[in-house]
Amino acid sequence: MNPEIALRIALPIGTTLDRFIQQKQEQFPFATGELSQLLRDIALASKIVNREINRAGLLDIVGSFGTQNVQGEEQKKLDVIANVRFIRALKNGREACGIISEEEEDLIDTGNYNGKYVIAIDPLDGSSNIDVNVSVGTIFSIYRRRSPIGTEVQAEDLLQRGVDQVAAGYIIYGSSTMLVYTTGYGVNGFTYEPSLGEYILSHTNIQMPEEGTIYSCNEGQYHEYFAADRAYIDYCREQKYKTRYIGSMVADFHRNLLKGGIFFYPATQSAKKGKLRLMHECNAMAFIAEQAGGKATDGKQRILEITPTHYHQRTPFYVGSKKMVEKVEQFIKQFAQE
Ligand code: P6P
Repeated sequence: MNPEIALRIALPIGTTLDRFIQQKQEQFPFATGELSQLLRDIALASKIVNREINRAGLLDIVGSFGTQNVQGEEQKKLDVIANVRFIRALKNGREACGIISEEEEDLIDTGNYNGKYVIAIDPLDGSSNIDVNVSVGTIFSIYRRRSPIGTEVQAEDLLQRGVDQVAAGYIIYGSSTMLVYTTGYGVNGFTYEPSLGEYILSHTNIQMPEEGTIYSCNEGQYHEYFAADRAYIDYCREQKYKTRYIGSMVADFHRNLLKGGIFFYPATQSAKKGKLRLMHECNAMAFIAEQAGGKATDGKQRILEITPTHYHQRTPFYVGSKKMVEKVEQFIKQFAQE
């Protein structure tokens, strides 16, 4: 037999996401499988969205849907499609009693009153990049419901601090598609193998480098930034750091998670609360960053300790290598005292 073929037959395909979830669940004697099923439901929806993203140019599903979301932002066709796919998968999966989506103004009651969990999701982050074939992503947070099982979901089930997440993750639809998630016991990454329709474990126990030389922000807003943020950017330039800004937070975050770096979207003169959403984007990325040894702040406090007051609230956001985030916090503190 041809040695190369023999080698291919011999090589194991590796640990699938399903098997990994099952193995991890067995470590929790009281786990009854609902969280595992929820993660599987999200993974299934991401496979469908991945297929549609990869064929977008052929299916006339690029471009605008002609509507705006609750933030008044133009919705792309794929924003709407991804939103439908994830909500449908979560409703049919029956583990989630409620969902808040960046694309929906109000809380979605799935009717699964016996569901133990609720989800906050950004179905397609960075979708303005789709039409130009740049990486985009899905971001999700999972919380345990607070209201009694068997009853209708309540707002209090969703308005929880990031420290109360039981799991969080993202899917990056990039040069390859990856699912990265944590349940509070480290961060693991799975690369999608389309020929098998499986996510395969490819990045075990990811650790974000404590230091980095990449900074990621929209420098076009430099003159809109407050003094501390401008001073930090000046510092990065003096240190001859590399500037990398993709315009899809998931992609910028993923690069920094693996290589080290900082991503920040601060408050500006015209948007004093920042742009990014606490519940749909920042809490999940903050949980993952901390689990990988990184840090996430709004400039004054830990992102995960912010008490949300409404579903779509925005926050200034600094996330990445621990020492880089601490450095920008020093600038913010220094300028606050002046
Ligand atoms: P700007 C995408 O719309 C997003 O929410 C993040 O993924 C991204 O980092 C940011 O906004 C880009 O915003 O204002 O630089 O285009």
